[in-house]
Amino acid sequence: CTNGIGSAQNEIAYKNNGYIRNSYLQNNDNDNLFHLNLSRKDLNFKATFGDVKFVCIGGTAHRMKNFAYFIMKELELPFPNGSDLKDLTGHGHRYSMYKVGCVLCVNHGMGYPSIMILLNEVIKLLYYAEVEDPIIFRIGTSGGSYIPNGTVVISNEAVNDYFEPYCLIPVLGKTTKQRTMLDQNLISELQNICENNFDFPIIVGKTMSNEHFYESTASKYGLICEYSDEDRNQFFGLLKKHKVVNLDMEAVVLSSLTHKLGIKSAIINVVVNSVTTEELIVPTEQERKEWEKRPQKIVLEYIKQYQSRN
Ligand code: R2B
Repeated sequence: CTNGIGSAQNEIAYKNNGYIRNSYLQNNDNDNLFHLNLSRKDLNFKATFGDVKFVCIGGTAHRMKNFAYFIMKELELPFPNGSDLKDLTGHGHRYSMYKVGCVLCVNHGMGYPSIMILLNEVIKLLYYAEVEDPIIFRIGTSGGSYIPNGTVVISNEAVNDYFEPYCLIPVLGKTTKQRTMLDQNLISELQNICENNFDFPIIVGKTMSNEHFYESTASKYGLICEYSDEDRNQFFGLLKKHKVVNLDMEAVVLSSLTHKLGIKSAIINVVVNSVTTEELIVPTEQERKEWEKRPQKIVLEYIKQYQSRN
């Protein structure tokens, strides 16, 4: 964002802190993270969040709260005072956020706008807390393209609805294209961890992010379906041709934003419904619960290994 004040000032802000591109944020002691319901006026961000190293994000508040408990138990962190983990967004009700040790767990909702707002505010939070070199993991669910349900995909590339490695963002009435890019070293580290620790299927591959859950994925179950089976098959052919293995609604946003800001991030999704099978296969609740834990187990193992090295 240049905010009409010229790129030189923004360049200064960028040099002072590797992951902020807005000089207005410097010395902004009153900033209010509206959707997280956190204000710098009321909270000392450095004291509260200064020790964060990992930010783990996923779609639902319920899943991220369970993940926070899981991390707390597995890392043998003390149970918080009182009987429950505290949602740090209080009465915000847009997102829910939990902090367990150096891990911040937040839900991002569904789709581009929701994760974009969340990332803007969480990354500003990290900046105000003076966190250096954070790592952001998306641990989510996705559709599958010619791979079985339950498979975990570590994304090595994120493409948009047009098979391009860009996030299209409207800025001042024009479409801007932000390149998506993921940290290949982090992907290799995750792959190594997976090889030695888990017996469920895990692959590394290309993720497509869709803006529309139904029509963008050739679904037969949306409110509107104006394409033929032949059109659908053509689209599935394109998925195959472009080597897309899974489809979500957020990877493009996370990978482009973190690439632009120089923050490490990884996307680990489990496939819960195949997009390319003729009939929709709905998993049982038990299957879904077990599958949703898979990306969480990988991230837990990464955090454990990171902590044993540091
Ligand atoms: C996966 O699941 C959600 C849609 O059902 C969306 O957030 C995604 O990426």
